[in-house]
Amino acid sequence: STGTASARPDAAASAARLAAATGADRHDVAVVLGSGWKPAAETLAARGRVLAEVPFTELGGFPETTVPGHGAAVRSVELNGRRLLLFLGRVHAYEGHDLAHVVHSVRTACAAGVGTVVLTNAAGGLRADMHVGQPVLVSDHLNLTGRSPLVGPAFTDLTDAYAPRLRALAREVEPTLSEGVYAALPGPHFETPAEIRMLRTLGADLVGMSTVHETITARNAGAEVLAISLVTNLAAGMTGEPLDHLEVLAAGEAAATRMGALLAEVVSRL
Ligand code: 6GU
Repeated sequence: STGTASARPDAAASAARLAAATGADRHDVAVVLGSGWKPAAETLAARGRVLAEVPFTELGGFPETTVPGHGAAVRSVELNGRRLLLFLGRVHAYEGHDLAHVVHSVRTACAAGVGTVVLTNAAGGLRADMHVGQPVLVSDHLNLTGRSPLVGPAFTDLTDAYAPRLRALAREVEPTLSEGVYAALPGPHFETPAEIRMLRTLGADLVGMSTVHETITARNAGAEVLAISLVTNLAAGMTGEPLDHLEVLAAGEAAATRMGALLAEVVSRL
């Protein structure tokens, strides 16, 4: 047993369909774009050569409810001699999907030969020195969703889950990048100010609703993980302003070109 859920979709089958649709029997690196990161795809693509774009619906194993044209596709991009799988969006657990569907993109990428998974997300900043539009390297996580994407005897080691080697490489590209611990909550609501104080006490620097299940899946599959949070807002109770999902997306939009360039530089050096 591989220790994953029995109802899981077939990643090998999706990888075979991906190979057929892209003409590449293997890929090297996967990049998953989170909320607010979608515009970074254009910058990233412009640095390389887009070979194909495949809707999730063509790969199988993704939720049927996934809306096409809303980031529900993966691009195969050649960048600096590397074959990149650029997932334009992700399936979120807060939409009510099984974790087996949430992590299907990462399992498909790993089945396609990917050894490095780059996960991006929008996060609330918990430290007063953080500002909107700041990218932060995820150094570790707190999985506070109460769930694992793995089922059965899959006692995957999560020491150095976010590869120190890859973080060092990202800091070579952007020496001012800071690091933080990412706390994942189920959402879809934002936290209360009391919950944010709790998270700070627990050692979190960032809060969001994604990434951790994909990290666990990638580590279980033997891939290295780099995760970058874009601080799209400070967390509840920090500014005196209410939180707004549209502001989260707007902050991503404003930072998109910079984030795309950062991703392109990092991927080029892998
Ligand atoms: Cl403040 N909380 C959560 N859970 N997710 C977020 C966020 C906050 N800001 C962006 N994403």
